[in-house]
Amino acid sequence: MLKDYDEGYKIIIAGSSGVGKSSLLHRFVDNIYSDNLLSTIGVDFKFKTLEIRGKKVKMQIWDTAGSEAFRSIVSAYYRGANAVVLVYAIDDKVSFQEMSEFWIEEVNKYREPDCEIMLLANKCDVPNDAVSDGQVRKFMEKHNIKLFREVSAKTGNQVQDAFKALGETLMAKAKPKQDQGAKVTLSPSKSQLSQMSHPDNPSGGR
Ligand SMILES: Nc1nc2c(ncn2[C@@H]2O[C@H](COP(=O)(O)OP(=O)(O)O)[C@@H](O)[C@H]2O)c(=O)[nH]1
Ligand SMILES: [Mg+2]
Repeated sequence: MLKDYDEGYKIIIAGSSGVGKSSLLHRFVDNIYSDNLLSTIGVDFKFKTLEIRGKKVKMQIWDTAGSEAFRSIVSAYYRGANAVVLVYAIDDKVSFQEMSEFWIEEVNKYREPDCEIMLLANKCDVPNDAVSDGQVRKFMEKHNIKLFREVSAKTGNQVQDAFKALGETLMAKAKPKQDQGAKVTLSPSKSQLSQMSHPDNPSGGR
């Protein structure tokens, strides 16, 4: 069967229970929101295809349960993921604390070396802002996280934009790999290399 997309990415959503991970997934994929979503048991995933720079980008997004009971299963799902979306709720200090102390450690332990991380502050429709900009900035700098959005699954604010930005980042990342591939085929052969100058032998063996 022909592939119905140009790029495919596996994305994991992680964060404490109740921050709105499932709501974000539903908002992004189906553009719906409900105040009473059934809480996620174990792991669930959905597909969404976005058009980015003329390419069909298919995202397979895994929604994990944040509750303690499922934490040990979740670790296996980081394998092979291109990106992890870390979520906390802006009105919930504890969710930020757990994200910056527990979830990031878990992600760093299990993720692939080139796995991208995006940080989302959900529930930005709620006026109560319990986490300061400084705290967020410090956390991002510490873990070299470049992608951050304040979003609301409830209103839909910035949700599409956030995932599109992530898709763009992942696409941009894939590029240098192709360039590297090209370099390999163009690189000098072993015998050519042996003829090149070396610090110990500046004349290049001639
Ligand atoms: N005000 C507000 N509530 C939200 C938002 N997203 C989720 N919620 C509510 O937060 C609760 C937990 O959401 P859920 O998606 O189940 O969180 P999960 O446990 O991280 O999957 C539910 O009552 C949601 O209706 C949001 O953007 N704004
Ligand atoms: Mg859930």
